Amino acid sequence: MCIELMASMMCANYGNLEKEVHDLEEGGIDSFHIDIMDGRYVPNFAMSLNDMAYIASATRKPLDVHLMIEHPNNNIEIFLRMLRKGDTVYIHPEAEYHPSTTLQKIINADMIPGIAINPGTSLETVFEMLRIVKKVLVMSVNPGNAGQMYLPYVGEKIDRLLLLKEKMHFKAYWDGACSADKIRQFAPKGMDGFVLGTTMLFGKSRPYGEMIKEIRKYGINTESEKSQEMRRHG
Ligand code: S6P
Ligand code: MG
Repeated sequence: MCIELMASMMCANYGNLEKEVHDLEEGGIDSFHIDIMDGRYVPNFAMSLNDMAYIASATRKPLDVHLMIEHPNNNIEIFLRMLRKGDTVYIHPEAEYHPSTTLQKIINADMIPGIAINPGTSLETVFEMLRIVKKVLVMSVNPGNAGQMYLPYVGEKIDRLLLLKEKMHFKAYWDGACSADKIRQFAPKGMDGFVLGTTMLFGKSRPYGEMIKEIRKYGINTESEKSQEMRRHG
């Protein structure tokens, strides 16, 4: 089991975005998490189309685009035009009248379709979409801001979601207040990846490569996994 690590780019230093992207890539990050907020679906504005397009041009690593916008179907083509094949686009099903139509547009553009599940959203309400998507982003904080506290009531839902993964063929990713103990607790249960923000990665005075190497080890349990990981990332 090797966990995927995504950098939450709304937490990056915009004083030198080029260096941030370069250092994260050199440091071994797996993908760049792009939080797009419209000030309506969530009470905040986050990254812009220009930020997203710049990061897409500055790295060959995949982008992981988390749309926190109302009715993404109205504007999804703008995003799909700027992204590359193999990038992931998550929508929030509650923000859309017909989320499966929007997901189909993402699939037709050869991108990876995902849904994001809010802390207060039950699995039952998104169950049929689990058959369509390849990725599920589980929010462990309310969407809208970095630097929030983990909401403990999501733990039980995440356990139930992870039990559905194999049968319904999706991967599961953690978004919000990701810490070492959460990786240690949920990676062995099958969580495939984690979005890293202010809790573990940004605003620290250590090189990204050093932190990323250390964080990966939290997701490793057995000796054979440890040696596999050493071969891949040193
Ligand atoms: C929240 C957003 C997230 C955060 C990330 C921040 O609406 O979707 O991607 O940016 O979770 O991480 P942290 O460690 O500051 O909570
Ligand atoms: Mg996010």
